[in-house]
Amino acid sequence: MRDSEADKARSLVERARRLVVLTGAGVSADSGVPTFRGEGGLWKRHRPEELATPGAFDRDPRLVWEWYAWRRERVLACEPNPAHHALADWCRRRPETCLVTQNVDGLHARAAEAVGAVDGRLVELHGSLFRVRCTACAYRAAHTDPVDATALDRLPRCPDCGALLRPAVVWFGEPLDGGALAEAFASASGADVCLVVGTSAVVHPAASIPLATLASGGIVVEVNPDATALTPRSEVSLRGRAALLLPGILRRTR
Ligand code: BJW
Ligand code: ZN
Repeated sequence: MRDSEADKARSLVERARRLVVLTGAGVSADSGVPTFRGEGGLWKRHRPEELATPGAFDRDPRLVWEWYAWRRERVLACEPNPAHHALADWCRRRPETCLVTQNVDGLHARAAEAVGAVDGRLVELHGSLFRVRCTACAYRAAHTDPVDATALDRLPRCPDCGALLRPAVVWFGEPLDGGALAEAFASASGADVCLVVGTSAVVHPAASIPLATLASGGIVVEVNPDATALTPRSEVSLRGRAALLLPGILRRTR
């Protein structure tokens, strides 16, 4: 990557009046959390339609919980990396920034806690590995206890109605939380710069968030080791790892 491109990205972000950031699995790759697609992606071993759909959970809730229990354990063994820390520090200094993540790993929130930042402008579009909701009633809760997915009758149950609990994540074909989606799109439309980090930008509606910034006259700055469908529409597209590039782009200059 040429230095001038990195300098241009840094200057565009620094001078943004309003910044919206969209992150995907790539921002957590350097923490050791596998991405979904591409080399070493989660989907390589598990087809999404087998595990990340409401139909899959109806057919085999034990198998789906086993996958999520494994992912929880993996994420709990990981730490936020310099990209999460750089974003958390930026958001503490510029609290008007809206940080929208597709990730369910909670690493942005953990990085925000580490710098004492309020995470009110953190939008977790696809939910969280560490929350559950009832498959039958409105019960929702934080849930970090280990899940025993060795047998159907050991899976977590709703304390209110006894039905199965499920991970509070958004599966294919499910609607995203209306409030989270509205906040993400309002922020993107009101932003002059959308910084897009570590996402293949293929899953909608999240992939349309940078398009909302473009539609209202703003620009996109992308950070990704590979080109994506968004690359031709980006003012600057930096090829490289988020943990190496973001600390430089978001560094404190005032
Ligand atoms: C690095 C790096 C490093 C590597 N540094 N970078 C419009 C068009 C076509 C289809 C649709 C459409 N609108 C809706 C759809 C259908 C569907 C969809 O988008 N399908 C597409 C795949 C075609 N969308 C939905 O179903 C959504 N729901 C919906 O639209 O509902 C409508 C509705 C309304 C009313 C009633 C009912 C329904 C829901 C989508 C939910 C997505 N869920 C998942 C799973 C979440 C739970 C879990 O984690 O288990 O979310 S799928 C998975 O993909 C996960 C991710 O958040 C999401 C995005 O993936 P991401 O983050 O981009 O990861 P990767 O792996 O794809 O990319 C990683 C990138 O990082 C790569 O580019 C690397 O190069 C890069 N990288 N190392 C920086 N070190
Ligand atoms: Zn219930």
